[in-house]
Amino acid sequence: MAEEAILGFLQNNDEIAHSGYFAAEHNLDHEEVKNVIKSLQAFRYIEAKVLKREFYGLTDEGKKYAAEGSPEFHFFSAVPEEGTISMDDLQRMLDPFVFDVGSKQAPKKKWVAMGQQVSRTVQHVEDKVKEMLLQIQQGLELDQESLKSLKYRKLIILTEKWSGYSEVKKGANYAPERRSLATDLTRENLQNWQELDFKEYNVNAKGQPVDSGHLHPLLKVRKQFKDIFYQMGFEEMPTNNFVESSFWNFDALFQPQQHPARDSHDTFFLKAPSTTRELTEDYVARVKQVHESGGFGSRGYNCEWKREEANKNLLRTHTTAVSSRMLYELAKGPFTPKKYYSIDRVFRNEAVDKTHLAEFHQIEGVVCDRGLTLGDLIGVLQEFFSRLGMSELRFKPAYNPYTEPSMEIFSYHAGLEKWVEIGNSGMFRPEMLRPMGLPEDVRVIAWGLSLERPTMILYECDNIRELFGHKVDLKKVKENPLCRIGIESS
Ligand code: FB9
Repeated sequence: MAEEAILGFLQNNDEIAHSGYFAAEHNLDHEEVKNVIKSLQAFRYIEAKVLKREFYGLTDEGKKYAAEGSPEFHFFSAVPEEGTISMDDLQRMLDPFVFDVGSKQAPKKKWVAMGQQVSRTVQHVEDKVKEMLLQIQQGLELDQESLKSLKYRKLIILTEKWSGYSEVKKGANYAPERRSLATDLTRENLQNWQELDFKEYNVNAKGQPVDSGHLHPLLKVRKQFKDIFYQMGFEEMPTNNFVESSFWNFDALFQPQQHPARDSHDTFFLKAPSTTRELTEDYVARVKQVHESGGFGSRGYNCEWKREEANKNLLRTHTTAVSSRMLYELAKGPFTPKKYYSIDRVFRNEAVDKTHLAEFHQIEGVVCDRGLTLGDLIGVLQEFFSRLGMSELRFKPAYNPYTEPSMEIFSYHAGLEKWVEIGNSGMFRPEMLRPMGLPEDVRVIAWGLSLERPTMILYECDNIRELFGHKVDLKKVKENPLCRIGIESS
């Protein structure tokens, strides 16, 4: 119907100026006309330009201004041409609503000079607002700027979005009626393929989307961190135990038993099994010793160290608990330099907010070798973070119970245009390393950060629940592009 009408009309006319009027003139449904135009366009029977129109209506306030004029115009009119008038007089003269809006809009339009006394700064003004509102009422089109200001003052509201086509003309393949195009080379049309018109191959057509598995953004970013660690010669630490004893999570790290992080406000302690059964007695004795009275140049915490405290099972608060186990294993044999990393879940009984859940993935790097210095730590941090595209680092002295010196790490994030805290680091204390049995000249540098923070920044999500937990929108996971760290996310 619409197709014959359009192709037929163009046989004797250069163009269809407006698909809406054409549909009306030919009693055709405009939606059908639009679909036919879209399809004829695809086969280049015709060409056409998309036409979009927005129709607005006046709000009650808008209707008031259109009928009576804008408040700023009334405010201006109330100010004498010469001389001044006091605000109080104006307030008395004008309707409260007119005074309230007029006293804001008139000076904004630089029509009047405000103060205790008000005077005109121009002799004559146009009530453009009123005029524009009247034009809207007449269905006339306004420029985007004007529409924006009227919408901003809530004087108009969008009533209808209209789209159609204009300048509909003959296309390269125009014909008064559509020729059915052969779409396949079948045995039948092999007989007379010379007479047939074959539909062009649309080599740009998107193939059937292949539904496949999708890596969660966190795992995509985790892979990139793992690649960087492997490139730097690190080996992964086994982190397959969320449940840990207070001994490895705190005591082995020389974290005092009175430390606030060790109470249930910060840490999830287990009800069952509530205590660990497997600690190496001789090592525990050395840890007790260093906590109570120091050694290795330290004076310790000079307070009683309780075994039962160390026995308490908990959900590990950091993967540094795994580092302590690995360093203890390393101390058993003849010392060999090592580079370890871990990326896995840690649990903290903290106040949850947009960027914090009770669990997150900690990324940790540990380098053990003789004579390592703070310079080596800064060096390895620069190497590590430069591979993440963060080359400009700043270090701020910090405190951790298990490292001295300790540093918070900051990087300037161009996208966020600010310095971002990207992690923490330090040199493990001798009170941690020596009781393990590591030689005196062995130094261990380490650093840590989270996996969620970089992933949230790269995937521009400001609420961690978009990334983690039951509120994750799987569609987004499926559509998420692979954001390469170090390269601005596309
Ligand atoms: O991840 C963090 N920030 C970060 C990291 C990367 C990043 O990349 C962007 C693409 C550009 C952006 C931001 N932080 C560590 C810093 C902050 O977010 C901080 O507020 C939150 N921290 C977590 C702990 O919150 C209680 C992040 C988490 C963290 C902090 C410290 C360690 C690990 C994780 C550590 C350690 C450590 C120190 C010494 C020795 C061994 C381990």
